[in-house]
Amino acid sequence: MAKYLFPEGFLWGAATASYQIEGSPSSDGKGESIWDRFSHTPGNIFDDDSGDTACEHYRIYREDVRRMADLGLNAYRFSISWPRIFPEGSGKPNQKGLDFYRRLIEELHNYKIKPVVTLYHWDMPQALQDQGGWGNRDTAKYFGQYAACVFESIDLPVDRWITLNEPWVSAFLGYALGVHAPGLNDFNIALQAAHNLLLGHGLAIRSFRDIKRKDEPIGITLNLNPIEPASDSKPDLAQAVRTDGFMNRWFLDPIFRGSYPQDMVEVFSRSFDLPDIEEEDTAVIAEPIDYLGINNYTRILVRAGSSEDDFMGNPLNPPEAEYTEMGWEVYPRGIYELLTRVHRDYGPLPLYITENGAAFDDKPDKDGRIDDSSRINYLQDYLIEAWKAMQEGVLLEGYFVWTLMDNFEWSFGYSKRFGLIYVDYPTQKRYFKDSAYWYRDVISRNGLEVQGGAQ
Ligand code: IFM
Repeated sequence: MAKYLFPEGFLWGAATASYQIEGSPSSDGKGESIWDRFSHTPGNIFDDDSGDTACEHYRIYREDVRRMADLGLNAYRFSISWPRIFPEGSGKPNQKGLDFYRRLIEELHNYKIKPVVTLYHWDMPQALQDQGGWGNRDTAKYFGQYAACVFESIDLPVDRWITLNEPWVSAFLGYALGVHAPGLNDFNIALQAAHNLLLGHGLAIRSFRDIKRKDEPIGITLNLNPIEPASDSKPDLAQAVRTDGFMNRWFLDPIFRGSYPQDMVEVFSRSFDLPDIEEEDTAVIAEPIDYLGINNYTRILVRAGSSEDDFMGNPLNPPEAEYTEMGWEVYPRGIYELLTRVHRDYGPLPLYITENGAAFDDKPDKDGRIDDSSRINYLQDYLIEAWKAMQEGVLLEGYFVWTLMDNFEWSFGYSKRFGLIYVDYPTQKRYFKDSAYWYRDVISRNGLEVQGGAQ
């Protein structure tokens, strides 16, 4: 029996996001978000679904918190819906929106579950999008004001704060590829959006430091992937460096080094407008943070693209590999590579895996049991690799499964199930999958016990 024990105080959590679970899109004065608008536009979402109902968490959050307690979670990562707090994006905050999150945090405290709060998980007030959204520099300022309002108004202990979730996704899937809200297809605007997102992050950190919350750590969550060349050929190796520059370093470098990576500045400048950057911006973006949150699901294996300015390359799916329902390769070693790389190149600093998980085609059997052994294997193998990274000095302090319960998976609607808990959408009943029981055991042992091998 191999044992992989984690340190005392390790955070064992699950993560969610407001638009994906809450429903109640206009309750208590909530304003329209870009995801309300995007998903109500026919053709954007699988089956033309939307987050209007989702998991009805806004209404039945107490039941969900009780389930978290049944799972034994000691931490829960959720996001605040910006348009619940500022229905029009700025101006006077909506007290009822703030009250909801206060009640949720109180409920978590009742069960000794540590709240980990993300300020932005993609649901921007539509009113700000009407002025250009993240393409408009003012949005960064409004985000800073929203953050300050939350820091001041939610006067309850919060264990970790996260400014943004996956700004790469917000900028490039939202403004360049058009598959996420707001659905634009303009790489120039996407580059500006990426910069303004980072600026908003830095402004939020500044207001956090100015306000009070001195002993509550704050960081940002990036979606990072290990990028590997398909071969040792020079073009493939160079491609992997560029793809890494686009997907990882374009965010890591300004946050930790105070500048955009020069090789990518050159690549982008040959085909696009570089973002407008004002004098103080790089210092704001590089405001020191207390930890980094990492979302990782897979790796990216690339073959060289058509030119030396191709920053995507041609991603490959090795035929012998296993894939999840999202078509993402299961590649546990990737999380070891990623954690040790971030530690080496940008650390040492505390790290959290703020998302990791897998979508599979889960179905209850005739007795209602949901056998999701593929998910258990996935989570177990990723956790073992994370543990190995810790043996090499990586300061990993917590792990959050994506996700607590099946929910609205953006443009895929309800067709992908990532949850530990199965949601029967027509009845809104929840059922623990086998992975939920498995995770409960992991948490209660503070680690894994795996047949075979020895540790
Ligand atoms: O559902 C998303 C989440 O909102 C952000 N990270 C990736 C998850 C799975 O696609």
